[in-house]
Amino acid sequence: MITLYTWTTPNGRKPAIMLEELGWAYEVKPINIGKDEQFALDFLKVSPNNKIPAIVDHDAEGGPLSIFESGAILTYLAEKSGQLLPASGHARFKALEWLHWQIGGLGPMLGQLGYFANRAPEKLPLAIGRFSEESTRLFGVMEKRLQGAEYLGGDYSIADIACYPWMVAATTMLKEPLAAAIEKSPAVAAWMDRVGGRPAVQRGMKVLQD
Ligand SMILES: N[C@@H](CCC(=O)N[C@@H](CS)C(=O)NCC(=O)O)C(=O)O
Repeated sequence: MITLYTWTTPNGRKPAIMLEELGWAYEVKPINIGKDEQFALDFLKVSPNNKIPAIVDHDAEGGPLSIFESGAILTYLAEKSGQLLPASGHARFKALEWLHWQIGGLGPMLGQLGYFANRAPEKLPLAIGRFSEESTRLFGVMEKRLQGAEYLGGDYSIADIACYPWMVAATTMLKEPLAAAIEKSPAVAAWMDRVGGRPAVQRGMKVLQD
């Protein structure tokens, strides 16, 4: 059994989608980050960086294992299941490079844009401009990749699972500052339809919303 500590945010959706893809039994423990539940001492024992998502695999080899950071969680689940990440060779590193591209680039840039464009108490044009520009550049990188490949790593993988919830946020909550990027990205739109059409992805996106 796996316990998933999560909330209704793009990072929180990734392991839910993965667990739905695998069809594994898991329980969801909501951590409401709007109410600062990420700072509760019990949660910090699992996720010392006070961020969701995190998991505990109660049946891990060697005893219960807690993991924080969505990229580490996806990689762990892929390796344990032998699914959605090639075990070796070029294909493994194609998937891993796009996974890390999401963790180190797309997520942080869209996250900062979301803060400055939608939630900050003051509108700061310099910050909105900087993060819109960088997010637009990342859209372009993804568009180019998807013009030559159906999925980011080649085949559907944890790289797509990591990027999809962020691209949903980009094309809904951030559609105003990113309007030009979205319009210039038909291959990204087609990829979103392909990934978003998967029943497991649809179920994972609804965790804690039903
Ligand atoms: N690099 C982390 C980012 C996780 C993250 O930023 N989580 C946010 C929600 S999407 C969070 O828990 N924020 C609460 C806080 O910063 O206090 C990952 O990929 O897991």
